Amino acid sequence: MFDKVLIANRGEIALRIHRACREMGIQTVAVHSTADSDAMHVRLADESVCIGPPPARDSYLNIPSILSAATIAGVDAIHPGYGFLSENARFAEAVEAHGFTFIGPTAEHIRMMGDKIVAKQTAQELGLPLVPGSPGPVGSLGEVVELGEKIGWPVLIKAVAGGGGRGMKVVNSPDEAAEAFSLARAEAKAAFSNDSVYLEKYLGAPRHIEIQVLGDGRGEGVHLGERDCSLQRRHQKVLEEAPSPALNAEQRAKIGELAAAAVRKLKYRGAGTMEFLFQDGEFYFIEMNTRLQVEHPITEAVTGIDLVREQIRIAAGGPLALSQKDIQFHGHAIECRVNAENPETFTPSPGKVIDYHPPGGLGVRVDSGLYAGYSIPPFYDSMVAKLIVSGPSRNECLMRLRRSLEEFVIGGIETTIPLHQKIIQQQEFIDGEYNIHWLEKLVGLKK
Ligand code: MV4
Repeated sequence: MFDKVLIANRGEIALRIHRACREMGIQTVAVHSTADSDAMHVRLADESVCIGPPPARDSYLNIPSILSAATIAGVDAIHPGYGFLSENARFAEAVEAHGFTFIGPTAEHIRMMGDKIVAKQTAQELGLPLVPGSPGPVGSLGEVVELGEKIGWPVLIKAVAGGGGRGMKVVNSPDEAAEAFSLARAEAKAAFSNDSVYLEKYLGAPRHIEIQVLGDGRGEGVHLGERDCSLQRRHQKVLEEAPSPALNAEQRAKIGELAAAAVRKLKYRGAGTMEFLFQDGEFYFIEMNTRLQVEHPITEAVTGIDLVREQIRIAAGGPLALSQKDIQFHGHAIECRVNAENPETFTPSPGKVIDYHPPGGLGVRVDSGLYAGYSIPPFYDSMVAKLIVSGPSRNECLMRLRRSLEEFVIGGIETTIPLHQKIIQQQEFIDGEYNIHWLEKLVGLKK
C-alpha cells in the first residue's frame, strides 16, 4: 500500500480523497494555487505545496509544477480527482514516467474514451446498445443529409473530442444541415482544437442514466448500479438520484450486467462511469467517463462502498475486494449540488462566508470545504458543497432532503439552496417524472 499520496485537486473532492487516505493510514500532500492558501483541503492535508498563481492553467492544470511537488514531497501516487487533469492521458503517462502511480485507469483507456467515435466503436464491440448514427466522422454536408434521410430527422451533430454538450447541434431537416454542420465544426475547433464531428439520431426526451463500474485491470469487474442525472442546466448537473425512479428491476439488472461485462472485456482498471440515454424503455450508450464523478456519493450511500478507497486499493495492485454478489443495494439517495450562485439568474456569487451551519442527523452527508470566515475565490467552479441525503425509500429520502435544505445555512453569499427547495416541491419531481429538459423548463431556459 502507498505511504503518501498527492491530491492534484481542490475543494470538496480534495477533502474527500484526503479522508479516504487518512482512514487507510496514508499521508496526504495537498497542492494549491496562491488563491487557495486558506482552503480547507490545504489545512487538512499533512503537507501542502503551492503550485502557481490563481488561473487553473498555471496551477491545477500545470503538469510540471504538480510533478515537481510530487518529487519534492516524495509521494508514491497521485490522485487527480475530477475535472482538471483527471481525464488527461498525457498527464497519466507523465505521472507514471516519473515513477509515481496514477490513481486511475491506464492512459490508453483514458485516450480511447476521450475520442467519442473510438469510445462508441469500442462500446459496440463490447455489446452495448448505441444510438443509430454515423460509424465514423462525417466529412461533408452531403454525408449529413444522406445519413439524415436514412436514419430519419432530427439528427444531432456532435464533436468527436466533445463531451459535456459543447459543439452539439440539432438538425431538424435537410435545409438546416449546412448551417448546423459549419457551426458545429467551428465550435468544436474553438473548444477542442479538433473540428471532427459525427452524427446521431436525436432523441427528443431521454433521461440521462449512468452506471458506476469498477475494474481491477486484469479482467475482473463489477457494477454498482445506476444514477439518474437528468436534472441539469446547460450541461451542468444540479441534482442526482440513485436508483433511477424510471427503471424497473429488469431494466436495471440488464444494463448493470451489460456494463459489468464490458468492464471485464476491456480489462478496465479503476472507477469509471458508462453514460446512457434512456427513452421508451431502451438504453443507448453515449460516452464513458474514466474518472471518479462529482455524484459518486449517492452510489456510496446505496451500496455502502467507499469508492475512493476502492480506487486506491486497485491502484496499489490489490485484487477487487468485491464480487458482484457482495454488492447489495439499500434504499434511496439524492445529491444536491450547492453552488455559490444567484438561484434565479445563476450569476456566480463568490465572496466571504459569514455563517456556516451544515445540516446533520441520520442519512445526511455534506461534502464541502466551506467554513465560517472563508472567502470563496472567483477563479474556479462555483460548486461549494454537496448535500447527500439517503433513506429507506425515495419518499423518506425526499422528506429528509426537505428538512436538510431547511437546516442548511450558508450566510454572506448567494447559493442555489432555494433552487433545490423549488425543485423538490414540484409534483412531477415528487412523482419521478422528468427528463433532461425538465429543469430548464422549470427555470425558464426552455419552453
Ligand atoms: C444526445 C441527446 C439526444 N440525442 N444524443 C449532451 C451532453 C452529452 N453527454 C450528450 N448529450 C446529449 N446527447 C442524442 N443522440 C441529448 C443530449 C443532451 C443531454 C444529455 C444528458 C444530460 C443532459 C442533456 C442536455 C441536453 C442534451
